[in-house]
Amino acid sequence: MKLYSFFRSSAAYRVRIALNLKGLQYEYVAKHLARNGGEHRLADYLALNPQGFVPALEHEGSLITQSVAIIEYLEEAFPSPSLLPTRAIDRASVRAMSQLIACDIHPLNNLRVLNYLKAPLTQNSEAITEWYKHWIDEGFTALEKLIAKHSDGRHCFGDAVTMADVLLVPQVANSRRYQMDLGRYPALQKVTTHLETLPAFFGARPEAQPDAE
Ligand SMILES: N[C@@H](CCC(=O)N[C@@H](CS)C(=O)NCC(=O)O)C(=O)O
Repeated sequence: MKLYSFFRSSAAYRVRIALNLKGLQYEYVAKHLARNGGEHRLADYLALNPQGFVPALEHEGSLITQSVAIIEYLEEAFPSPSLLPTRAIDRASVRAMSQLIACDIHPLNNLRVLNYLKAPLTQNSEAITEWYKHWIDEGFTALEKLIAKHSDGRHCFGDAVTMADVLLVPQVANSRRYQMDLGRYPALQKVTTHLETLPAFFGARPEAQPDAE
């Protein structure tokens, strides 16, 4: 198994956590998102992954892109330990929390969107920071209520690690880069504090990756 990753990419961070939780070994292939105009935009990588994003996972001769699709694939191919609860209704809640992060927060704040705000849209760094914080705050405010409703105080949903936890921790890491005050989301903060102590999450953190700067 080969993971195309960048240490600071929160989408790749999700997949690293899932691989660790499943106890899967993988080869780490770094794609620096800034160096040489972005190694993810070079022809060799675009030939593999036309969207040119990290992460991408190579397994048994196939390449899977999109972090949530990769995590769902790992869940199906390596069902134990499961990252989804047993009941269909609970699985739907976990997927809803995951998509709140993956679809409604993260895409608004990734590198190419921030770069586009800067040029050609000529927004200054204050406006871009405000944009970034706004979309995280809106998402976290809703997620806080869902976690408070479903959490045991250590996980987003119920009493075991799920896909929602796998997506939460990297998004929190992103928000810290912009010095956001997590005290505004106490249930979310409490869950994160616990999850970050777990070896699968700790080992996946950006600073622990081979390409960390
Ligand atoms: N929806 C994609 C998003 C992937 C994504 O945005 N990756 C970022 C790093 S976190 C990236 O490759 N950005 C390159 C760019 O924006 O140019 C996923 O979940 O895998």
